[in-house]
Amino acid sequence: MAKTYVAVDIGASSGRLMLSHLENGKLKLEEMHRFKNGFSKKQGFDCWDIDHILKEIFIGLEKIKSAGYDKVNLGIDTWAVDYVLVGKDGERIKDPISYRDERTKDSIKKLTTDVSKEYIYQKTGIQFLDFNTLYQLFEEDENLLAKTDMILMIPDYIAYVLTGVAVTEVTNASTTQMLSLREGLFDDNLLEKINVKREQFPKLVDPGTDLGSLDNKWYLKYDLPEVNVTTVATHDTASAVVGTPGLGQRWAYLSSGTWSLIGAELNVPENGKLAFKYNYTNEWGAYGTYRFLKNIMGLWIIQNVKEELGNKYSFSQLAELAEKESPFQQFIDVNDERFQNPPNMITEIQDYCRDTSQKIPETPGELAMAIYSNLSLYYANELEILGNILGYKIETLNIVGGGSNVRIMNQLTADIAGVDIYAGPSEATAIGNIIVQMISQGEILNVYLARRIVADSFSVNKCSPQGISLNDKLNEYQKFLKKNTMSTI
Ligand code: LFR
Repeated sequence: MAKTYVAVDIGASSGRLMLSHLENGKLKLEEMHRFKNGFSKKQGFDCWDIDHILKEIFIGLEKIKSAGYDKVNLGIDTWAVDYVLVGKDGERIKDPISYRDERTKDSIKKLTTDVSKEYIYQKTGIQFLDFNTLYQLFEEDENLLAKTDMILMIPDYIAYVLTGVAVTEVTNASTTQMLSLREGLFDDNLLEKINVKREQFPKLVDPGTDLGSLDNKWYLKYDLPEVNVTTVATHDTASAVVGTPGLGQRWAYLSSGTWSLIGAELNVPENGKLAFKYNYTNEWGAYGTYRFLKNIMGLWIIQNVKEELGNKYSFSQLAELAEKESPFQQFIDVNDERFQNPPNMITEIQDYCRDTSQKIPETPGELAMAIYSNLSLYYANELEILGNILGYKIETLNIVGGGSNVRIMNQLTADIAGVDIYAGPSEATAIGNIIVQMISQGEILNVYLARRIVADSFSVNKCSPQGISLNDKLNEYQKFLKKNTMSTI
């Protein structure tokens, strides 16, 4: 009987438990439980409800047990940069604050009066995002930090609660902007600037490290299967890259979820002048790779619009409505900071168009098309920059994640960027999570074979440029960005 694996894959807007096994050389994946995630105001801060997340994981595991699975291996991935402070007795001493909270709005500026941006980038190779753990900890209450025994990244914290074993998994730890690229360890100089000690982070481990079984106490509370926990690439984007089929020549990936992460997989980090100028990051990937990429605001914008429309339309209905509209009715810098956490996304988009004297999108279809066409333009622009930094033209784009289902966005991106696109699988993050578990258990030999299995097991749709090149549109958009880019994420 094939072994059974569970991916606990939690994004900013939802979490899921996916069950998987190998059958005749193909990967089977089944969703066993899905739940809503999000942050809400608590004592003035946007906080994650970590107890809700934990409870939903146990509910999912109970469902797995009642479906007849008595023994599973499990891996956890979540978004990056956020953390939990744990006291001496192992208790959480503060609710984790979301990276979208505004407490770090000016923190890059503040911290870099003391240590230069060049130093930070040289050391870490990580992009400047005001929500990186470095700036969040910089804003942390000093008294609380002094009482902190362990700083645990979100997936490490969940694993700690489940097993009692505390580690710091490296793919996620790299997003802190505190790991030294060269030494592979936390940089003491940076830690000193934020009053954190290296010992406050449990030992660094790679994806594929065995953490052992669930703590017995959970069996007293829930009806659970036998569970062994393995660290995967615990940063969701790192898992998504593992789960990318990697089809075509000179390929880049776009992990398209709440965020759009566009980039290439490298074996050697690239933190030279151009990479610094364009704020590209070298987040660590599984198996010694680097995720050389850029964060783009992504589906977050449409997710908010959908909610604000009272969830009257599904994502696929919004995409259908968008297809009835003409693209490029207005240019929008989707990475403008104003879209990071506005009180109302629809008003923000409309105000942006008003401020830049452009046509204001009004209907759901117009709004959706404004978002999709500008995301496509932004992707194409970044592909050009990525190619310039790496010194070759990107020929293929592998799009994975929920956004890979948006046909209109795939086609526009192919036409503007002049690249072939392979779209799918949409569950690449859960798949990448499972793959690392399977490799660690010796069920799949390596990531190259795993990617072949992914391409054979899931539907991947090819989409090529359709005759009319939209390169002129890209030139116009680039001019627009030059003139209108204010403060970007
Ligand atoms: C995607 C993601 C991105 C990270 C952002 C914040 O879910 O993990 O990679 O930059 O969320 O953590």
